[in-house]
Amino acid sequence: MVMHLILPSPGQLMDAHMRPGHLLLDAGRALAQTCRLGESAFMRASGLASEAAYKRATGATGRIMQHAHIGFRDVGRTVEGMRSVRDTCAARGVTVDRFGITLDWSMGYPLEMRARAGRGTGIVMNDTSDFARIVNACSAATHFGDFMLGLPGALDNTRAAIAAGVTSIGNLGQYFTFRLPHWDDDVATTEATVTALGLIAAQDAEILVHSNLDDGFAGLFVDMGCSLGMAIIEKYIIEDLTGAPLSHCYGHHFSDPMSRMAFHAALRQVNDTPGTMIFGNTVAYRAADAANYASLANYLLADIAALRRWPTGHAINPVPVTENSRIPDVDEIIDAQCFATRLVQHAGFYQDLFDWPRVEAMATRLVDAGKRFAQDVLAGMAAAGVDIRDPAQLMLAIRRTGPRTLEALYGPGAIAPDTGSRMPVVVAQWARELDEMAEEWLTTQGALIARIRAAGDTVPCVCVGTSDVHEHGKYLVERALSGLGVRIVDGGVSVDPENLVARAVAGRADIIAVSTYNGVALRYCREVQAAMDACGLKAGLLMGGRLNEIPSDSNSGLPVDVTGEITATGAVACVGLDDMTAAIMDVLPVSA
Ligand code: B12
Repeated sequence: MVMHLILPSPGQLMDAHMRPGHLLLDAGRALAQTCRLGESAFMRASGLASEAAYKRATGATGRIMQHAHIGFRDVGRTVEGMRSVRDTCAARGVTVDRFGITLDWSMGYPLEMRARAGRGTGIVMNDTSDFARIVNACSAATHFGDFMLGLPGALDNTRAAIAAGVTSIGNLGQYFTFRLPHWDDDVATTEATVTALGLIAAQDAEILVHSNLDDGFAGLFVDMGCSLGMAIIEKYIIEDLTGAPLSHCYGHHFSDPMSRMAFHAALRQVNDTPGTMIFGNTVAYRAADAANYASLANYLLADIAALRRWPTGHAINPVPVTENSRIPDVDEIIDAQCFATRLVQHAGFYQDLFDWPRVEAMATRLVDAGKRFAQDVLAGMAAAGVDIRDPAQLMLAIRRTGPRTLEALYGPGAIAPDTGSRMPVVVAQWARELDEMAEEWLTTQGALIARIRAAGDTVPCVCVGTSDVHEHGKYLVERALSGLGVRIVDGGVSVDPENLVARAVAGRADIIAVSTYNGVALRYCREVQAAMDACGLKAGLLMGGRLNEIPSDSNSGLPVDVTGEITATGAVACVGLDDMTAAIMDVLPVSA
């Protein structure tokens, strides 16, 4: 019943200790006097001052640009990988226009805290010269998206990237959703981000502020109208209030070709700054490599056709088919790039077969819904006393409100009389698919459901939390548990182990269920067990998601499976929902 959600009080939305946005922007502009945009290999090769200029020029020729994501833990290995991808592809007639560098989440902390931070699966840069090594690895444009803007280390990272000559910096979407372990100072995060935006806006060349919508609230709204509305809100904050150009990316959660193309058409109507890339529909990657090639073709064909009809400067992003099991290696990146170029050659013949008026009709619905959502959010914030001309204050208030409350209060859909929930104007695919998955699983759980019903007042209680930003596993597990009829305690998202355990204790949970994806599964499992021991909590522990970790003595920087080690600790390593069944049976009273 989402309608029970209310806007946080003005005291919760705002923070008297935060410096006003105009002072933060001034501080960023002042830094720009000494921190000027460096020259990259891309600039030397293209003769252009920025990637935005390159995107406009290349887009005008009709060529579809290609993006590759890369980022091994080691800088040297990443540099070699970039060269190898660019050169091997070029020899095969494939142009990789840009590389997105996957920084490690520890890079999100301010410089002085990084050495002590836990590490995930991405690249760790030790000093500013590391940025320069990456930027000069080859003549493709380099894009630094994740763990730059939107996190407490925003200013340190943005300075280093600008000095190295990077002209596409993100990821604003992360500002709204990401939480680094043991970091709760959202005021410092906002101040660092807005100051970095001032630094970007004050450069002579156009530096794109990148936002991956799916990383932010847009990936969590059930209504795609709200996702488009979030793009409009971000555009207002970045372009109108800070003066920097905002470039959008979307794609992870857009599974069906119709809504993918319609979102593209709609986005183009609300943002004319060149887009960074259209991200792969990676949530569709579930199976073996061969099957994932079908998913790759499915989303790329839609993206290529949409870009041909509405050139926006976005590059396509052929995600390697191994991506759902681990971080892809160089050969796998090359294969995906070659696949994409070949598909571009085939795709031209499909162009006339699409029903464009239907796509345009959905785009119109999205734009109408998005504009209403954006207007209502801004009006709601203003009515709550938020200064919507102050980028810092507005960003913080939106972040603190959260996607569920924003959608419930300001969503463009009508309210269903029977449930009190909003009916989405265009329902998000990820939610529909996970609902169906949970329903299907429940049809196999008759015996367990019968025993839970027989338990009466002593139904088991499960506390569900995530170690990181990935929330869909939690959503699915909760849908499944609620269908079973067990009691659920919200353990939180990106929650520190001791806080998860504290919530489990407060909710008197019999089981803690963790969904983890960031390559820290074993470490997180042990930390939860230590926190349970510390407070004497005797409860089952289920670990699901991506159960891997990079060994400290790894040469490859690739994560390895830690299922066996997790099982050895006494926790249940879960491949799927079936693995919950026995654990829930175990905590049911014998008579049930
Ligand atoms: C969607 C997604 C995102 C979204 C998350 C949106 C959101 N708010 O939830 C966004 C775009 C934000 C994102 C961000 C990142 N992601 Co991501 N993401 C994915 C993706 C595509 C799908 C994961 C997912 O939600 N699946 C849906 C679930 C329901 O399905 P499932 O995973 O198959 O789960 C099954 C079981 O595991 C089980 N399950 C899951 N949890 C649990 C728990 C219990 C208790 C039980 C019983 C069962 C269970 O349920 C399912 C049914 O069987 C995967 C790749 C992939 N295709 O899997 C990468 C992936 C998980 N991401 C990855 C990474 C690295 C990141 C980033 C760090 C990287 C980056 N720079 O982009 C950031 C995260 C930053 C951070 N601080 O955490 C890596 C993890 C690498 C690794 N560990 O080897 C993956 C594998 C992609 C890759 N190969 O690089 N991501």
